Amino acid sequence: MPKSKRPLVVLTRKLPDSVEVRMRELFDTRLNADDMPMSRADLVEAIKTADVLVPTVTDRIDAALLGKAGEQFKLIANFGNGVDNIDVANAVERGLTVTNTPNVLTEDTADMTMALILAVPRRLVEGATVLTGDQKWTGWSPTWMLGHRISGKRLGIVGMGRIGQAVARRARAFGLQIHYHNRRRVPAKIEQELAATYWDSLDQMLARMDIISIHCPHTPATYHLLSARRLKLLRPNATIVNTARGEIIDENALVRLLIDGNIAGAGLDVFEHEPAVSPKLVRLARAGKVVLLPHLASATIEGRIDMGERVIVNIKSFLDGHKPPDRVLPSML
Ligand code: 8YV
Repeated sequence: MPKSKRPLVVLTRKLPDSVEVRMRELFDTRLNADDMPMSRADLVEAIKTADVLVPTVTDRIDAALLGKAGEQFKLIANFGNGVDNIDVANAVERGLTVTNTPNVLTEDTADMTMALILAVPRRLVEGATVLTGDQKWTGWSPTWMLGHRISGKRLGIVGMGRIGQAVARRARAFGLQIHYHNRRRVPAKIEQELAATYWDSLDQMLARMDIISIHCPHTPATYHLLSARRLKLLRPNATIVNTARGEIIDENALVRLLIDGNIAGAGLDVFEHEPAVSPKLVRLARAGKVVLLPHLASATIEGRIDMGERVIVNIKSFLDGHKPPDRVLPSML
């Protein structure tokens, strides 16, 4: 096929080199070499001309934008598992196909979740900062910088999908007791493997856990699932970890509880108004109450290459006239 006749694929951000090289071999690929997030005007221009758009969590693909798509535009191959950046229902109504990159970031995300589950009660960042900050370390003391034990504590997982289960497997090895709330109870075999206790009532689970970890997708139904009312149910010794999406927690309410000492701490990789991070959260982090990460849970080079390869498989199978393996339908959300 002459080069100009090949389908045009627009990448909204810079992807790992090997992924970009392969994409250029297969498609007429427009790269974003300087990796600056695309403006609204750039996105409009992209979907007016491209056959395929490869957006990420930083691109808002809403109904108004989709209304500007050209006739040739057919596929949104999201580079990411979560699709809350895309109005999937609207896209599907318009006859577009949407795909994502499930599975390949499960283990990395679960690792980082575990790191936060450990970092908050064991005061990992606070301790490390003692050696790199202005303060001078005066030596070991039996009562200084004491955290809290992980082993034997109750972990409440909100959303027991792939990532929730991968967290549960790790947490068991650290001696945590596994509890979970999910839209649907998971098969008995999985519950047995994970020694996991199912809570039909999220409220009741929240009120009894030492650590809460969020692993559900962000959808209209889970927006502020951890509302001000629900957050108040947490025990004062509880910590909360979020590597899913900021919007699932009412961040203002969480900040108030942390400032008032009504919960013990938080480990947050995602924020309600990303990339903005509440200055109050930053102050709490400086005071050692919370650990904040800039959306790093899946950030490994191996993971990003795997994600890129999933994107390529989805585009290629779609363009070859097959159903792409990672199609996202509104009914799945
Ligand atoms: C990705 C994520 O880095 O895949 C997801 O849902 O949250 C992240 O780990 C990001 O979404 C890429 O678009």
